[in-house]
Parts: sequence; structure tokens; C-alpha cells
Amino acid sequence: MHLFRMRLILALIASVTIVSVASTYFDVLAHRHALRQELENRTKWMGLSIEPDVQGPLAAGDSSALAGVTQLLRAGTGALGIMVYDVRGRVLGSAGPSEVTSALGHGVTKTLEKGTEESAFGHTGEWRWLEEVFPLHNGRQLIGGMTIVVDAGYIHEQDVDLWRRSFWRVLALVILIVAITAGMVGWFLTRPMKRVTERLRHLRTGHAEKTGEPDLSLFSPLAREVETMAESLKAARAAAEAEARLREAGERWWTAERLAVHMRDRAGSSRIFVVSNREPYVHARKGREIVCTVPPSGLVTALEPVLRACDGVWVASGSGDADKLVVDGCDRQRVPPDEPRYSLRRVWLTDEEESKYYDGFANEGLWPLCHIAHTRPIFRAGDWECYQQVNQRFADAVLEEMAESEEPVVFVQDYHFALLPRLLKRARPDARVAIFWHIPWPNPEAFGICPWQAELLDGLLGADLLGFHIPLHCHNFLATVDRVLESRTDRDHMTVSRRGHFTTVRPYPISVAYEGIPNVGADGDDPAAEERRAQERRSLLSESGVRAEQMALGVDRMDYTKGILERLTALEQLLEEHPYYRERLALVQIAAPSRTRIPSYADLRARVEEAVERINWRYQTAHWKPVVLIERQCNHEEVRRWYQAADLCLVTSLHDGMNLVAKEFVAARDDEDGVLVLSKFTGAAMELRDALIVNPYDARAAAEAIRAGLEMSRADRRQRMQRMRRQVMEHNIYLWAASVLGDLRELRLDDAEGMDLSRAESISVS
Ligand code: ADQ
Repeated sequence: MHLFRMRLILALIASVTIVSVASTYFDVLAHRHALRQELENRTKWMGLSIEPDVQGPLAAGDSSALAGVTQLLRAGTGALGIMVYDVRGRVLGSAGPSEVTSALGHGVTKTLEKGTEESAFGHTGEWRWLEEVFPLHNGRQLIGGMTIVVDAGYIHEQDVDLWRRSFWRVLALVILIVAITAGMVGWFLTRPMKRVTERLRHLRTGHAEKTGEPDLSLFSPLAREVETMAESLKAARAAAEAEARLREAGERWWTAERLAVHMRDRAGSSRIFVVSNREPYVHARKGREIVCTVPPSGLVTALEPVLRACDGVWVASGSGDADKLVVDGCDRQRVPPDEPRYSLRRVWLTDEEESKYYDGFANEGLWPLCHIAHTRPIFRAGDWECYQQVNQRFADAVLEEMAESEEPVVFVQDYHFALLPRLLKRARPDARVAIFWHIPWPNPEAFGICPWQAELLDGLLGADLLGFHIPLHCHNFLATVDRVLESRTDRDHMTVSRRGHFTTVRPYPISVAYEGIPNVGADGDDPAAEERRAQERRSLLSESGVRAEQMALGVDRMDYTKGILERLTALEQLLEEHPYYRERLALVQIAAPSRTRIPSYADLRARVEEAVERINWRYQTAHWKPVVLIERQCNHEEVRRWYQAADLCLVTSLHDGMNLVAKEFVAARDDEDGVLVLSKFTGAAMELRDALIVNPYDARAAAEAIRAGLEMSRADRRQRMQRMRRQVMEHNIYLWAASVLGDLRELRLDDAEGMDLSRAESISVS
């Protein structure tokens, strides 16, 4: 850069100098010409005015008179010299310094020969002059000539002066231009280049954090390339580091990259098909534009790397109001929109289907059936009909998509598609089909109230692999099958054999996408981090006009299984029994509106709002109220901010398959602080043993757990959080996906091959 700068500066000096010298040269020439012209004119006037004084004595040939006249005229005009010649060129009168007069005479010969005026500039020694020669006449006859010599030295002096001034001007100009150029080079080139170099060096050395955006507007194509390269390098390095970490950790930890490689290596020629009710990309109209959003869902995080790696197909119901505008003639779209890697096939549901299959059978029937939350399931024959039809429509779509694939792998999601595994296997016995049941499976007595339990079980048993969150749900399922269907269940190996087809039942605890390295072993408090968290808490609470020293947090869909009312009762109990917490503790409940068309959900919302109002009315003061209810869906970043600012997170589900909020809270706590109060009726309670486990039905015990959490020592909080973070990291969502899909690939499909599955049409109920 120095050499470049030196060269640039030298080139600038040379070019500025050449341009300035040339321009000065022409200035001097023009100026000199003007001065000479003016001097010549003046001298001519002078000559004309003194001519009569000389003509008389010259005509008379009176040389002594001429000598006197020339002396007088010289003194009178201020000329340098005056000389008068006769017609033959002899000097008749002369006045002026001898060095000058002796050097004259050339012009007079010409004048006497041609009778013309002549002028010439000359110099000798220190003298510089203009010699103007006039012909002198007597009437028409040429009688001689007169030379007037005037001083022209000032013209030379002005030339020199002009050059001198020009020199200083050029010098000042060069300095100014060089300084400005050097500054501009530094600002626009050297500085950004330095930043780019620094960034590249950081990339090379592995510290690729952004060090502020270098202003590369001058070379934006280069900037884009550098940024793209930086991103790819960062991703590659992260992946390599993750790989190294995994090797180091004896392959205990899973990442998106490892999952993708793992699945690509094992997929062979099989294509992967995922079926879920919710789609991974939603297109919605926003004014004149169509915007694409990814709904917050752990499933997309887990399954997208697999689908990307194997160019799979995701079949889901189109829910966005612009979804139909972006699909092709076969209802397909390549996604992600900005880097298409796999296909999304959309199935369109009518309003009636939405209401009967989704709201009705799935959410008013199966949801309360599987959750022991004391909300009565509602089963309507019309809903069941519709549920079957929609399952068939999804099956048709999946079968169409996998028509060209050999031994396809299908991963079905959740209770919306209990019949799908059977429908798929019947048409494609070579397909490997897994279904994951995201909600609990109750005991056989509870499940037995469903009028179509046998059909549901038969549908599920079409799968080769059936996953639940925890072993208890697997056992409940096997017990239900035992009771309801004619089949052979093996509790030890967790399989069901029915008409020669085996279904393996396994627990796969779902999780979140946490890939960080736990800071185990780090010790001591970080007062700065504590202060930052307190600041964040104050700022978040102040948005609701509340001041409190401690904050408890609940994040849920507004669902009766989540125990929101029980949580409020526990808080009320705490405030009643421990007045100390009045004006000190605030519970922030973020509740995303959910299934709002279903009466039991509308009813729950009204009851929650009523309870919040009651508690607040009872305890609130000028700047404090015990409960802040935020009824909306927040984005991922917002939820994370709340998690990080909270002292305590309350998960009080009455019954929950897993509950991802508990794991999200743990994953968000980089500061290794915060307490988790967790219901014993969640799947998460099996894994997060360091949470304060509570029975949400026992308000007093739950209140005590909240108090214990708020009063827990920093060291205890830290130790518990560290252990929970390690657990979540080692059992993240990538491990979940790898386990389900890995097991599905490993299964032997021996008995399904070539079997006449049409015989399985009629379901035999034991
Ligand atoms: P859900 O019943 O939906 O899932 P959960 O596991 O708690 O329950 O996940 C809820 C998700 O929604 C979390 O990711 C949470 O962050 C998010 N969420 C909740 N309220 C929100 C809000 N107000 N704003 C933004 N996001 C919010 C079902 C089963 C569970 C099982 C999961 C996964 O009922 O038992 O754990 O599937 O299998």
C-alpha cells in the first residue's frame, strides 16, 4: 500500500507540475507580448512627437545642433537613448549610455534602404531595451533616420516575477493535491482495504466475528464476494469445528451438519418424505407483495437439514393466503425460496375439512383424549368421516410424490395422521414408514372412550416404526393395543406383530436445536452479566408499566393442558402466604392465541383473563401488579429475550408429551442462571431432573417451589442450570431426528414384503 501511495503521489506531483509549468509558460508569453506591444506603441508615439524637433537640424545638416537636441529630447522623454542618422547612416547626434548606443545600428540600415519603421528588442550586459527606428523625411524626400531606445528591462523583470509566483502557486497546489489525495486514498482505499484484510485474517485464523462493516461501496462486487466467502468460510469452519468437537466428544453431540451427512451417507437411493399438518414455509399477501415466513417450529429445524441433504419432499396442508400463487401445476414448490433444495407439496383443505378434521376430530377429540387434563373429548361421526377423508387425501398426495422412488422413507408427524401409515403401506409395502406421536398416549382405559380406537390403532400399526416422547407413552400404547386388537405385543422388545407385519415402538424424546458448548467448570459470579440481566428485566417490564425486582415467566399456547390457571393460583397462594413478594415479584405470562374457534379454548381464555384480573385487582399497587398477561404470538428473538431476562420459568402443564418451552428456556440461558419450575406431568421432567419438579394441581407445593426458586443461591442455580444445559445439548433435536430416521433405516421389513395387505382391511377387535 505504501508503494502504491508513493507512486500515486509522485505521478500526481509530476502531472500537476507539467500542467502548471506549461500553463505558466503560455501566460508569460502572452503577458510579455502584451507588454512589448504596449511599449512599442508608446515608443512610436514618442517618436512621432519628437520627429519635428529633429527634422529641422537634420535637413540643415547641423550636427552640433542635433547633438544638443538629442540630449534635450532624451532628458525630456526619459528614453534610454536617441540617435539621429543622415541618409547614409552616419550618426549625426547621439545621446545615451555608450554600451547601448554602440550596440545599435542594425535596424537603421533597413529603414534607410526601405523607408520603413523598424523595431527590435535587444540587450547587452544588464541593459534590455526596445530599439525603434523611424525614417525621417523632408517633404517627400528621405533625409535620414532616428533611433529611440527605451528601457525594456521591466518586461523581463515581470517575466521573472511571473515565473516566481507561478512556482509558489504550483508548490502550494502540489502540496494541497497531494494532501487531499493522500487523505482520500487513506479514507476510501487504505482504511477499507485494511478492514477487509483484517476480516480475511480473522477468517483465516478462525475469529470470523464481524468487526463492523467495512465501507466497501467503491468496490462493491469485491465486497459481496468477500462477504459471501466470509459466510461460507464461517459455516465451513463451524461445521469442521463441530465435527472435531463431535469426534472429541466420542460422537455424543449432534449438529445440523452431522445429521445431514449422516442421512446422506445412509439414504442410498431412497428419498425421504415428511408429512405434517403444518407447512414449513407459509406464503402470505402483504399489500402487493408476497412474503414467505417460517413458522416457529422445532420440526422444521430438525427435518430441514435431512430434506436438504437428500432432496426430499415435505407434504403439508397449505395454510397461507398466497400459497396457491407460488406452487406449480402439481401443487409443488421448491424450497427454501432463496436456495431451493427440496420440494414442498401442498394439500388444500376446505373450510369444512379444517373444521371437522382439524378442529373437530384432531383437536376436540384426540387432543383431550390423549391429555389427562379433564377436558372432555368430543367425538362426532361427521368429524371422524372427514378425518378419514383427509388422511386419504394426504396418502394420495404422498403416493403420487413417491411414485418414482424405490424404497422411499416416510416420516409422518402427529395425531392428525393416525390412519396414514396403514394407507401408505397398503399401497407401497416397500416404503419404510415411521410416525411420531407428539402428544402423550394415555392408559388403555382413557383411550378406550374413543369410538374408533381400533381403527386408529390399526392405522398406526401400518407403520414400521412408531415413536413417542417417553417410555411411559410407549407402554401405554402397547397396553392399549393388547386390549383392543388381535395382535402379538412383545413388551421386552417393544414390538407389535399383526398379520405378519411388525411395528417397533420406541421412545424418542424430542428437543430443541441447541448446539452450544456448555461452560461447565467456569466458576464465580459475573456481576456485569447480572446487571445486564436486571437491566433487561427492568426494560421489558417497564413496557407494561410494572416495576419488580424479580420476574417469573410462562410461555405457552393458550391451551388448557398447559396449566396456566394452576400457575396463577400458585402465584396467588405465594403472595398470600409470603407478602414479602408483593411489589417484588411479577409473573409475565406470554400466551399465544391457539385453536380459537374451539369453544373450550375460548372458555379457557376467558377464565385466564378473569383470574389475572382478579389477582391483579387484589394485590396491585401504583407501579406494580403481580401478573402481566401478553396475549400474542412472539417471534423467536422476543421469546429468547424474555427467557434470558427471567429469574424463573414456570412450566406447569397438566399433561404434556414433552414441552419444548422447558428446554428452550434452558438452551437460552448462556449465563447459566435461572431456575426452571417444571411439572412432573411433562415428558421434559424425565430428562431435566435439576428443575424444581412440581405437581401443578398442588397449589401450595407449587407456590413453595416458586419461593424456593426465587431464594435459591447463585451457586445452586448455576450447578443445576449447567447440568440441564448439558443434558439438552447432548440430546438435541438433531439427535432426535437422527435416531428416528436411523432406526427406521435399520429395521428389517421382512414380513411386509409381498404380503397381501388387502386382507388387513377388516379390523378384528379382541
Ligand atoms: P405444543 O403443545 O405446541 O407441542 P410445546 O412443546 O410446549 O407445546 O411447544 C410450544 C412451542 O411454541 C415452543 O417452541 C414455544 O416457544 C412456542 N410458543 C409458545 N407460546 C408462544 C408465544 N406466545 N409466542 C411464540 N412462541 C410461543 C406439541 C406437544 C408437546 C411437544 C411438542 C413437540 O403438545 O408436548 O413437546 O409438540 O413434540
